[in-house]
Amino acid sequence: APTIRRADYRPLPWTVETVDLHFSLDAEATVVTNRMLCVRNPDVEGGPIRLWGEALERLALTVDGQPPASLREDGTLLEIDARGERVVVEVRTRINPRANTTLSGLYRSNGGFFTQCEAEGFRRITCFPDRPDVMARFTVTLEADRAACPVLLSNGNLVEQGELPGGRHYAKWEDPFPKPSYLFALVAARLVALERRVRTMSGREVLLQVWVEEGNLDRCAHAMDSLVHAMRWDEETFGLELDLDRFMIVAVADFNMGAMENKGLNIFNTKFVLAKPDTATDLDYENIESVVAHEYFHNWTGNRVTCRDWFQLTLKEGLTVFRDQQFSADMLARVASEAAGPEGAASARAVKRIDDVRVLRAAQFPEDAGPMAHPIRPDRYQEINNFYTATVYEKGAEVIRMLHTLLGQEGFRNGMDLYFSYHDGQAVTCDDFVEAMSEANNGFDLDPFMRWYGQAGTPRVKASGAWDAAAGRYTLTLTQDTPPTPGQALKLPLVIPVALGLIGPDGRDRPLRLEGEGQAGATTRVLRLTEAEQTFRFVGLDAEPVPSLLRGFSAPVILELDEDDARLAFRMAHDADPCNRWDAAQRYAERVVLALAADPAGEVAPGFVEAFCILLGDDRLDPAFRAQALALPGEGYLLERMSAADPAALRSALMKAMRTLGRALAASWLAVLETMAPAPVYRYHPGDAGRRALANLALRYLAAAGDERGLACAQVRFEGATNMSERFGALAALVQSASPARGTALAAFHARYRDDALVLDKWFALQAGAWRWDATAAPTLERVRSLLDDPAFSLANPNKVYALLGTFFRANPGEFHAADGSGHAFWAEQVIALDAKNPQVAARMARTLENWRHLTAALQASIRPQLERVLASEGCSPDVAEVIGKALE
Ligand code: DPP
Ligand code: ZN
Repeated sequence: APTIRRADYRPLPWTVETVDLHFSLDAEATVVTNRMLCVRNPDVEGGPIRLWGEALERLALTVDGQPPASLREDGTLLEIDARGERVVVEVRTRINPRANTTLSGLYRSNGGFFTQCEAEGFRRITCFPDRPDVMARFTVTLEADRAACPVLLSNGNLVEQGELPGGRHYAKWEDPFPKPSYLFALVAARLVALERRVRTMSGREVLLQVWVEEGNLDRCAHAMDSLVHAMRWDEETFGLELDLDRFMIVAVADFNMGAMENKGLNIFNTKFVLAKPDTATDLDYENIESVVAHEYFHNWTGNRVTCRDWFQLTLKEGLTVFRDQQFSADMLARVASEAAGPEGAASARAVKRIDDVRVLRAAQFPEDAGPMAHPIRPDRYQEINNFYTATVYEKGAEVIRMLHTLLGQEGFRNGMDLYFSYHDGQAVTCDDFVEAMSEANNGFDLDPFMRWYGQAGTPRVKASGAWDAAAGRYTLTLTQDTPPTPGQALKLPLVIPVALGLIGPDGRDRPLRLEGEGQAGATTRVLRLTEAEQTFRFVGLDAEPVPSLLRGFSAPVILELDEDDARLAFRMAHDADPCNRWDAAQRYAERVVLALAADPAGEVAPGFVEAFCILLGDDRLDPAFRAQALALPGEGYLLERMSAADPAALRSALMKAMRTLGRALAASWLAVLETMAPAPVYRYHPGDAGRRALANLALRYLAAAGDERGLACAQVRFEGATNMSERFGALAALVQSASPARGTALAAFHARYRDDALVLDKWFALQAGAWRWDATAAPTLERVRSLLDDPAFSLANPNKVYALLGTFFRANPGEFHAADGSGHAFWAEQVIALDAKNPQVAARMARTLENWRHLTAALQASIRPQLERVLASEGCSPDVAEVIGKALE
C-alpha cells in the first residue's frame, strides 16, 4: 500500500456545504441517495471535485441534474470536473450491510443497522470528500421496516417521522452543526432507552438517552450517571456546555473499538455501557465512567474543533484522554475526600495516576521501542487505522499534561478558552493548539516544546547526585537522551518537566532552595530539563538527601537511577509522593524478578520481602494504594526490560516471586482478608473498590502459594459473592493456582452466565490468561484452541477475539511463546482467518508480535517464518501488511 505523508497535505479544491442523505435500509441491499451542495474552495486555484468511495455499487451520479461531462476514477478516488462556484452532486449507491464484516461503514449487528465512520468508513456508505477538513451540515432521512427496526436515529435533532406503505416507516434528522463525515452516524434497530432530562449551565433543558436492547435496561444507570457527571465537570472545569437539545448513547455488541463520539449520537461497545453489580467489576464501572466522559468531552475537543487531517489525531485524542484522566481523578478525589479528607483525596488521585502510568508503560513504551514507533503526530502512514495507538492517545495525553504542568491550571484554562475562541467550527492542527496555549500565556515560548510532537522514542533521563557536607549542598545532574527509532536516527533534547523532592534521613521532605535563591520554598518543585545535560544545586540542607524524581510521573520518560536496595526500601517506606512510593516498589520488584529470571536457582531477596511486608501491614495507607504497590510489575513490561527476553524464564521467576511472597507473608495476607470482609451490599465506590482490590490481591498471592486457608477462603468468597468484583476476584485466584477446584469453579461460573455475552468475555479471558501453576496441567494453548469451538465464541465479534486471542497473545507470554513454536503457528493461523473478515481487528492481533526481535534468538527463529507466512497469505490486507512489513524491516 502507498505511504501517505503529512507533508503532502493540500486543501481540496471543492468542499461540501450541505449534504442530504436518504437511506432505504435493507439487510442486503441498502440504497443511499446523497445530495451534496459542493462549493469551490476560495483558497485553492482550480481543480476537480474529489470524492472517495469504497465497496460501493454506484447506481447513479449527476452534477446539477446532468450526467457529469468529465469524470475520472482511480481506485477509490473519483474526480469530477465542474464549472462555476456551486454545484449539486447527487450520488446513488447500493451497499450490502450484511456482507460487511469489517464493522467499518454500515453493518449489521443482532438484527439492527449501525455505523462506524472514523477514520474512513463514510466512503463505504457513499461517495464523499471523506476527509476531516470538509465540514458540512447534514440532513438524514432513514427508512426501514418498522417491526425489525422500530428505532431510527441519526445525528442532531429529530425533525420529522411517520409511516410508509409496506410496514415501513421513516425519520428525518437534522444536525445544526457542520461536521466532518467521520462523525456521521445512524442506528436503526430494536432498542429501548433510559432517559433523563437535565439543565445545562445556561439553564437549557436537554434530553439524555442511553439506548440498549430491552433486556439490558437494568444495566444503564451507571452510564447515565457518568454522562451527567461528565457534563457537569466540563461546565465547571472548562466552561463548556452541551450544545444540542438531545444527546444519545447507543450500545452495540459488535464494535471494533471502545466507543465513538459521533455528534449527538455516540455509539459504544456494550462493554463500556452495560453494568450492574452482578455482572460488572469495579474496573468495569471505572472504565465505563471514563469512556462515557471521553466521548462526551470530544463534543468540544474533536467535534466543535476537529482535526485538519489524520496526522493531527492526537490533537483530539491526546487532549481528550488528558481530560478524561483529570475527570476521573476529580471524581475519585471528591468521593474520597468525603470519607478521608484531603489526604484521602490526594491518595485517590495518586492511585488514578498510577493506573495511567501502568497503561503507558505496558502499552506505549513497548510501542516506542518497536518497529511501529512514531511521534504523537506521525509523519507517514499506510493505513490510518493502525495509528489509533497508545502513542497518539496515551503519550499524547502525557504531552498535554506537561503543557498543563508548565503553564499551570489557570494558564492552561486560558489557553483552552483562546483555542475555542479562535477555532470553533474549524479543522485545525496541533500547531494551532500549541500557539493558542502560548499566546494565552504571554507568549510563553513553546517552540522547543513542539519537539514532543515530532520525535518518537521514550527519552532516558539519568540522574546523579553529589553531596557536599561542609557546604550543605546537594548537586543534581540530569542528562537526557532519546534512542533512535525507525526512520529517525537523530534526536534533539526535549523540554522535560522534572518534579522533584529531597528526602532527609528522617524520611521527611526538605524545603527546596536552589543556589542563588533567597529563601527555601515548597518541598516539591518542577525543574525544567531542556538541555542534554543540566546541573541543579540545592543549598541549605542539614544532611545528605535522597532525591525523589519525576514525582507524579511528571514526564513520559524512563528514569535511570542508580539506587541500591536499601535506598529503594527507604523510598518505599517514606517517599511523600505516592506515585514514587509505588514506583520504588516497582523498581525493587523488577530488580528481584529479573534477577530470578537470570538465575533460576536464586531466591527472593529478604530485604524485598521485608519492605513489601511493611507496606502491606501499614493500615494507614489507603487499601487501593496498597493494592497497586503490592502488585508486581506487568509481565509485558518486564519482558521489555530484559535483553534477549526469555518469556519462559520470566514466567518461572514471577511464579517463584509470587509463591515466596504468598508464603512468607501468609499471615499478613490472611489478616487482610479478615479486615477486608465483603460489604453486605455492593456499591461502586472507590473506598469499597480499594478494599476489594486488596482482598483480591491477597487471594492471588495465597492461591499462588497453594495456601490451603487462602484457597478455602477464595472458594467461600466465590460461592458467597453478592457482586462480580468479588466473584471474579476469587475465581481468578482459583484459576491462577494449582488447586483442583479451579475447573469446578470455572464451570459454575459458566453455568451462571451462559447467556451473558459480556460476562462470558471474562470467562474466555481468564482461561486464555491462565498460567500453569500445576506442572501436570495441559498447555494453555490446548484450552484456547478448544474454546474457539465454544458456541459462544465467534471470530466475527471483536470482544470475543480480544478476550480469547488478545489475552493469549498479549497477556500470556509465558504460554504463547512455548518453545515448540505451537503458539506462533496458531497466531499466524488466527491472524489470517481474522484478516479475511475484519482487517482492523486482525492488524491489532498482528501487532502482538511486533516486538519479536526483543526475544531470544531461538524464539525469533520460530517467529520469523510465521510473520512471513502471514505477509504472503492471499488477500493480506493493507492493515496487516503494514504491521508485519514494519516488523520484518
Ligand atoms: N475516536 C474514538 C475515540 O477515541 C475512537 N474511534 O473516542
Ligand atoms: Zn477519543
